[in-house]
Amino acid sequence: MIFPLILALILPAAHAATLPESAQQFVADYSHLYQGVYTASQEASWKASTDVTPEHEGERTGANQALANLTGSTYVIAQAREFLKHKAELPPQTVRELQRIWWMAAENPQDIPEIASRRVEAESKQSSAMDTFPFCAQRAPDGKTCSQPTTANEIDDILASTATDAAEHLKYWLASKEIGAALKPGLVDLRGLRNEVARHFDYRSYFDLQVAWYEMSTPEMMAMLEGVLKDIQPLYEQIHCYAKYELAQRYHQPVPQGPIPAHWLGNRWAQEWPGLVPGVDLDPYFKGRSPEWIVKKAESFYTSTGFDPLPQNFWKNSDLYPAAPGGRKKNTHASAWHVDLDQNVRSLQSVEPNAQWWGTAHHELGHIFYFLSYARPEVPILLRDGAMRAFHEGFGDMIVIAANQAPYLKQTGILPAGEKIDEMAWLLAEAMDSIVFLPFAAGTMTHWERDIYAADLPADQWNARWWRYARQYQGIEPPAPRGEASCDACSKTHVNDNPAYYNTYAIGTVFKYQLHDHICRQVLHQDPRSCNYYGRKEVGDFLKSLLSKGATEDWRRLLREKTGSDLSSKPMMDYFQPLLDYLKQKNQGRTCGWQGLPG
Ligand code: X8Z
Ligand code: ZN
Repeated sequence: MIFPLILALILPAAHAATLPESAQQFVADYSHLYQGVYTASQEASWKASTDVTPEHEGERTGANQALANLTGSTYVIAQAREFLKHKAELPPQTVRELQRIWWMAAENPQDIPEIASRRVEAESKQSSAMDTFPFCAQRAPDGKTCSQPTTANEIDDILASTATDAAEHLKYWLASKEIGAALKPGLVDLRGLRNEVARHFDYRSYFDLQVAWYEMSTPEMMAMLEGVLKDIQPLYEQIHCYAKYELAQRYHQPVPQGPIPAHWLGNRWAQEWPGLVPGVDLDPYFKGRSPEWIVKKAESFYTSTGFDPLPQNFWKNSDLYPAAPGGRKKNTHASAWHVDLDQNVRSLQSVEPNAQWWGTAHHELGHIFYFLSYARPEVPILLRDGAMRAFHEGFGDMIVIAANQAPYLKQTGILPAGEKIDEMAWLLAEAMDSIVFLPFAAGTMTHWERDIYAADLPADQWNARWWRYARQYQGIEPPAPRGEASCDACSKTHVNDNPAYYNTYAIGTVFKYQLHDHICRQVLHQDPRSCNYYGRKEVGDFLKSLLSKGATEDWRRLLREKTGSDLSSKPMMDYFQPLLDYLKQKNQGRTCGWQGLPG
């Protein structure tokens, strides 16, 4: 309770001031305190994620509690509420800052301190449980002892391989799901606590509170995502049909009439379907390269367009490679950290030399270069953020599109210069990533999270609902019925430690094709399907003009200003149009059977 006191001491001087002056003073004082306490919480969280121990978990809980005491203090709530009643009299930027103060207060309201504290503690505990879960590929006959421990990277490698042994895929798919059952009780508890804090602030649910960051309502968000799903539906159905024939052949099985068995696909959640396009496999080109090389190459993509090299502190503090077996435990999901909201940046990854980590390394550095672009004196601390969350996710992902196109891969020596490219096969492989991702992100994940938060879906229906959506949106089904003791959604990192956020990746996917289209056509005058940003300073200049604004402007306005259009899936659909024509041809005479049902 020390922070409200500090603020109260600072503020009386402002009483004589005008309303805008008082509001700005409040925001400035808050920001100053926030930056320090936020930094301490990031440092503690970093330690707890890179060396998972009970002590570090305790320190994270303590540091996050201190942050909660500030952001949700009754003083902050009262001041922000009061100032926000007078929006029209305040400068727009101050309103944006106050709005953020309000949303952050809603996460940790200290006028219900017991709930808020229980939540902080439960969040930290859930993260540690996730980060220390011992994946196991095989159990001894007692059903308990693990006779073949495995890792997240190993599971991903085996699922993504094109080996023809479906039983081996099934074994690793099942191994990947055990964590979900273990995490379910913690998530049930957290669902309640997250909803309680949000509802205390009159949001309908925790999901609605997260959607508020887009300045949208939940029905508006869902309608937007349904629109995207509808746009891709004809293409997705063709991709689905193509995939099930390929996979049936690979595993020597009959072609499924309806949904595809989930363990046939090359990803734990079938969020991407790698390895399905013969002749397009970048993995062999990364064999023999070091993980360090992957990250350095990713940095050089950005610097070639004029971004400054990453600061020394990034290289010194980041934790980029898998932890040695038997030693410390670390979080295995990639992330990027803006530790002090200024120049202190770092990334947590487990990079291995393969195509998946090639993409992820570019994605994470996208976050870092975005952080550094808006960490400048003109951008206030509270607006050092993406113009909206999906810009942050979409920016690095757009660089992944560019870093996976043949002209760059040849220029940089990853693909032999003389390599002949089957353009349609490459387009199909890209769709197996980006298009296939949308029914998962906008469909299964977002609808399931909406249901558990906004509709209070009873916990004994969670798994059934997950698979209902997986069937409906992705056209996949579990290898055998899954009961409610399992929680396959709970096996997904974000469901635990980044809740109600996943819609961001779906919007980011639409955004990345829109921005890529603009860069290729308007800045470089190249075909978006074969376009090379490398070394082009005009691309860096354009990107910096967007990124450096942080969240100081309305995202819709900024998008229109930079690309000439509102958020639209048209550039994405145009990009893949030749593929749709090709697949219709290819699938002619096949029984496609399953048809997606958006909404
Ligand atoms: O979580 C991530 C990034 C970190 S922001 C690695 N992604 C989503 C996922 O892995 O599920 C990137 C694409 C989707
Ligand atoms: Zn990301």
